[in-house]
Amino acid sequence: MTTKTKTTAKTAQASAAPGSDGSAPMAELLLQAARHLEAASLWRIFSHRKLDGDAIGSATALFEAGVLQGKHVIWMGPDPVPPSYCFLPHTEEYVARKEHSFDSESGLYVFLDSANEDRGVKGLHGRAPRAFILNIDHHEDNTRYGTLNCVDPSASSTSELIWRLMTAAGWPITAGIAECLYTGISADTGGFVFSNTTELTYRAGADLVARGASPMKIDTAMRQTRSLAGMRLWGAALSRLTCWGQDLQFAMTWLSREDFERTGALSSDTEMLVNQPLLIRGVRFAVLLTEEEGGSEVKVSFRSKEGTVTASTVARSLGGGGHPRASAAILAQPLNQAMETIRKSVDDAYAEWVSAGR
Ligand SMILES: [Mn+2]
Repeated sequence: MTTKTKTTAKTAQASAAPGSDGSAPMAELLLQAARHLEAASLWRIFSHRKLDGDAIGSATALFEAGVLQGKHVIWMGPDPVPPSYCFLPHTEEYVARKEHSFDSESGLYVFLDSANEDRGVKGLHGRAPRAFILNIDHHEDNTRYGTLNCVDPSASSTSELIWRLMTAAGWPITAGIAECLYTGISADTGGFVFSNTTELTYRAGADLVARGASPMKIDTAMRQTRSLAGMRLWGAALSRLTCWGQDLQFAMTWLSREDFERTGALSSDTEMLVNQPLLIRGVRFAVLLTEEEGGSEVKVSFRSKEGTVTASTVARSLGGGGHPRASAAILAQPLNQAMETIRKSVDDAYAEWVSAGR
């Protein structure tokens, strides 16, 4: 598409706020992104490791939009799509591969929901100077690695940004796309209730329901359908929850490789598990440690509520990152040692938070 439509923030979607990197307003950036997509015949979409609902929802929606526009679309990432999301269209076209190299001098590469390139497929660092990287994300700590960066931390989810992009560009939102985007938004907002949920999130949700997304069908598929193995895995983790600190506001639990082997659960069965300790009265900060395959690394997930140190503060102190209230880090330590490290990091960060006057 060659039209040089100058669409201002006012004529596009509700977001008139300047781009978080101080560039053009987000609505204009999203429109630019749409123009680049329209101009390319091949879309390569990348998702981050340990795909979550938002990564899958945004990618499948974009996949369908590409097919509708007659594009050749490929979608890949390092890990498989978890079974709870296989009800979405186009998940069968996803290709799981650990490595991928730039196969074109000047092609279009779309990264969704990925704060940095390392979150995605390896091998994309030697990119040709003319390769065009479109980076669409809502992580505050996004490194702006793209040629065009549509990074808006005020957005609930990457799926919400894709909805804004499609709406601003006037692309048709089919029932299939609506289902994908609703799923992504619902996944990142805990069903439209987390603190990242805004009025615009609900407007997106309402629009997507009007276009055919079924909240009940989606919630049943993604949140209310668990495997017996996955349930037993949750049981193991919940049975060993420990709380500590001022008013027992910190909660921690863990899963070893042995837990996965014994129960037969998948690594994707841990999704949303870390939110459960926050149901305990008084708990404001939750930690889940998961021993990675091979046993040399531990993935640590953090969640926080108001009134305590934020999850991202602790994650960053350990070399990780994420959103203020939902973040993660990887520790190259055995499980037992990692638990001690985490406890100390949480205590230190909390002490600092208290002494800083909160
Ligand atoms: Mn997300």
